[in-house]
Amino acid sequence: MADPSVHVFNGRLYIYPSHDWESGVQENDSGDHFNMKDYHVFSTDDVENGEITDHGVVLDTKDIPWAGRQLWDNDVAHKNGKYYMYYPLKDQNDIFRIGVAIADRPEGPFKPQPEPMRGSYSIDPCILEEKGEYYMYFGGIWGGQLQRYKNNKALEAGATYPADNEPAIPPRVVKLSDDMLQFAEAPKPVLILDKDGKPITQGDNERRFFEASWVHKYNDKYYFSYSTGDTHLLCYATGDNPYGPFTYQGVILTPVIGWTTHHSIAEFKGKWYLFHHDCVPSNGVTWLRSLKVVELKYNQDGSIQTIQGQ
Ligand code: FUB
Repeated sequence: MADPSVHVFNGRLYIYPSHDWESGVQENDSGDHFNMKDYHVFSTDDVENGEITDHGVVLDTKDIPWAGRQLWDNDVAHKNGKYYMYYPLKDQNDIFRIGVAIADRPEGPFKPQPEPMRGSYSIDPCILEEKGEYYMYFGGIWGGQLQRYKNNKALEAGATYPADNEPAIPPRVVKLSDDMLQFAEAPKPVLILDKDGKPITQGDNERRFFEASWVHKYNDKYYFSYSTGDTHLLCYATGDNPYGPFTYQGVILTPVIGWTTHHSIAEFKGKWYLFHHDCVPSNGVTWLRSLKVVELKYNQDGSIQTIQGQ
């Protein structure tokens, strides 16, 4: 299991991961080897010593009418007694879109909508609930296809990367509609700035956004955390508004064994935790990842103490 999104629903902690398996697809820079086809849900009432319940398969590509291949990182939100799972999946033209599936309970099963969300693209949706509104953050470069879009339109020229000294390709944020099934507005770029207020540049591989958005709130600040991809760091930036801008602060997790690094941050029973994955149990096989959890600690000034991945 990989890419854990974690939420506390009804006093219990639920983990929504991707489900890796040995599908035999050759490894490449587009991530074709992450060829997942279903999701399980896990839950526990004691992160450190408790049993983990596996709720079984809760969504399968065979039940999604528009499915092509590659069910990547999902996230789940709760509204008015229903649970909404947001998942990226390639359609039958090999384009990543974001779908929604609905359940009556946090552990599923989730029933997919017949079409992907209108205007959706790229990967790794994560949801922030804030003052009765729901915001989706999404995007990922390379295999996540974000470099193929500008102003929410597919680029006719295909993939376009900025020059190394230009602002990096930004993740996106969008408010969800009241029924949770569509975007309520056009997605906006999420600006990640350095401490001088200048955008992080495309050539700044140790700080620029790659994939794996997560947003949590601590002491009235919004923490936008993400993976730097080819430099294998989880880092974070903070802001005063769900739309950003966010100012880069530092590294949460140094590289783990494996290529990808992906996470979520949640508070449960008075402690904060970082959930992530590595490839230790598979001896470094990059497409067979396993979940990990570690306590996350803040300094007095709200900065996060860096955790060593190895
Ligand atoms: O699990 C497939 C992809 O790998 C995720 O969507 C990315 O964030 C990376 O972890």
